Amino acid sequence: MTRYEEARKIYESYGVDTEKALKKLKDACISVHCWQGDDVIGFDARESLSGGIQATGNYPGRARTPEELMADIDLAFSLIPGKKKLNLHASYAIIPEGETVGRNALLPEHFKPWVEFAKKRGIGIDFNPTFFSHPMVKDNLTLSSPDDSVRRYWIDHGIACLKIAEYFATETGVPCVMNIWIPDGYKDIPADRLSPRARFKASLDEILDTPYDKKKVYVTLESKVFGIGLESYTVGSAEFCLSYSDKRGITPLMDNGHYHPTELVSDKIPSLLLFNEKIALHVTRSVRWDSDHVVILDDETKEIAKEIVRCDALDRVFIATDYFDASINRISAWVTGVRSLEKALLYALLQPEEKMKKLQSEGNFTEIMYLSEEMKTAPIGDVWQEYLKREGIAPDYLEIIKKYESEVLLNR
Ligand code: RNT
Ligand code: ZN
Repeated sequence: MTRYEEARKIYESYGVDTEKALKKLKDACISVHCWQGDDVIGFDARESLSGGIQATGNYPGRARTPEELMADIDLAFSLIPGKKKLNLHASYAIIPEGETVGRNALLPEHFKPWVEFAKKRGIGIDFNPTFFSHPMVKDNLTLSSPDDSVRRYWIDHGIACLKIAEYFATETGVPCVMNIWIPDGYKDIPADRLSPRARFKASLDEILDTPYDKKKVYVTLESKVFGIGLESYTVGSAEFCLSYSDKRGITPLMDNGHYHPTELVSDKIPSLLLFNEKIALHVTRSVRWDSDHVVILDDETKEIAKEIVRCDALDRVFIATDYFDASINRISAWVTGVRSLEKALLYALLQPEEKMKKLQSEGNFTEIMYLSEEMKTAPIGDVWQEYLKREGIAPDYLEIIKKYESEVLLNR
């Protein structure tokens, strides 16, 4: 008997079908963020990262051009099993040499190489307007700015991005999730909390009043609690974003680095699923603050995965990664993070879910604890290896990445 066959028997004894789990895992799609490859710099403005987020570290080999980033993405994707989408930011526009194009004037043609890239690989593209790292961000404000010209610029950016998102969907044949996140906020206690939010609301309305095909583009809105240098007030707070998404019929997005440390996104998932056809996630790892460390197979990642699976919502949750580590090999960071999230999904799919739900309805928490602790040492590793084998993916990615590092990255 192979290790997988033995594992399959062990899971069977708990009433878990590993074949069913593997099938579901294969169909689960993860939208992989492009910005792990270049520390969130992008190609249009090439400004240093602003907006209260930070990529720390100076590991060699950062992708500096679209070609380098595409090559790195290719390597990362070849080492990640399962269905993937590419998640792009507007700042990754590819603008011809000698031209400058404002973010308010971006066009689908500035993303043509990305579409070609995606089409060749048979994947869809998700998209994000980039409301940071740009000279038109004034005093850390964009869509909520009291300056009409600043607000106008960023509204036009949002509208331009809707068209680009639609173009991605049309070209790839896969709907595009377009996520809006603004960094707007204040370092110190504001004198007026209402007006910036009222302006943000009006700006969003103007962007979303632009007709777009709702079957092709899912607009999501991401909330946040604070940013670096923006500690006292965030315009797009949780309450603002949830209420706005609900009123406007768009999709709420939760980033698990964007809440107070004892608040858990896993617990919020079922609540939002009761009131939304679709929800969206940015899966990250915050260490003491919204540090965007690489996702690992930790308790909260498993708990997030469990909630998606238990709510039978793999097709209702847009799952995306969002982290940026510049202190280690960036490709390894990509692969480790996305694989960890997939392992968490597999872990969730291998739980004796029906049995545990029944135990809960009977008030039998003794057995729930017993079972969930037993499952922690069940042979998930053997099922994971079987998955990699079936997907034709190398189990040990480190050697491949090390070789690429010495041959390619260190020559940059
Ligand atoms: C910032 C948000 C946002 C960004 C990306 C680059 O706190 O999480 O999603 O990380 O858009
Ligand atoms: Zn995020």
